[in-house]
Amino acid sequence: MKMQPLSPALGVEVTGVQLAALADAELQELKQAVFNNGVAVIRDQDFSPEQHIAFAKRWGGIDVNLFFPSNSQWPEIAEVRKAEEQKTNIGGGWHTDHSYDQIPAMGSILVARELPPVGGDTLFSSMAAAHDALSDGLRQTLSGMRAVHTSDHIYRPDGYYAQTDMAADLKGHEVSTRAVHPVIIRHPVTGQKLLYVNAAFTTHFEGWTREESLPLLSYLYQLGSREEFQCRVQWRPGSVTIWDNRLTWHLAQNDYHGHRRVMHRITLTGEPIGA
Ligand SMILES: O=C(O)CCC(=O)C(=O)O
Ligand SMILES: [Fe+2]
Repeated sequence: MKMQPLSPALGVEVTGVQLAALADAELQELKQAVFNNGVAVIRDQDFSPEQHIAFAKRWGGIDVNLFFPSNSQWPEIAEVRKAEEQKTNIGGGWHTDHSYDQIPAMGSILVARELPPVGGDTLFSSMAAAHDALSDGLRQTLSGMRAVHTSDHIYRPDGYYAQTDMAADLKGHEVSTRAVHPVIIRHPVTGQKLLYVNAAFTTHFEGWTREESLPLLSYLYQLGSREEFQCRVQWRPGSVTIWDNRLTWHLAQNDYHGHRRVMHRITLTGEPIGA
């Protein structure tokens, strides 16, 4: 198994392995790489949906996404897809998956099934780098704060996606979510300190109004999306990307209108997070 950095900030590119036939020791090495680097893109995989599910189970449990369409054959697999005629994509703004859950998902295993001829990259950003860039003063202030996360303004009937051409594809409009998490968390495996708010799902600081929260949240969203904290995954047929939702944000680039893109996602169960 060979690993090359994707950028100075985070991410590794992995070659020379087949995930479907990974030895236990190699799996341990890959898990450590994801927990330490946030993202791993594994190239040239021959990886059926059945192998995808079996591999995901070796990481722990599977959290089924409540809003994306499930693949009709494999309910554990969420389809992240955009059709030729659609303009809206899934995950087009910086976010962390499932932060609105009490125990947010550890991460995801995303498999490229149909790719546009060019474009449709996924960007990732390091929340360890964002944390480390805070001044001592702001870090200390944020260390005592918690923030509210919800998906209601995204997926409910009056939410963001309902106004778009992705509306008919999504489900779970009746589902309401809410969780409160520390603004700075410790990575449950590595202990690394991480900024844990995100522009999609974090609405306000606990005990603050939305209006009061927005200026500081906007600053943190700007900080977290600095170019030098990022890496880019350029998909190729056979690419599989595994990421850690605690350590990273991600954003699916929506630059391929007129082409179809279909990805298979399995979301991995996490562990409790805390300050
Ligand atoms: O399609 C992508 O590249 C990523 C979409 C996304 O945000 C996700 O699958 O969680
Ligand atoms: Fe996502």
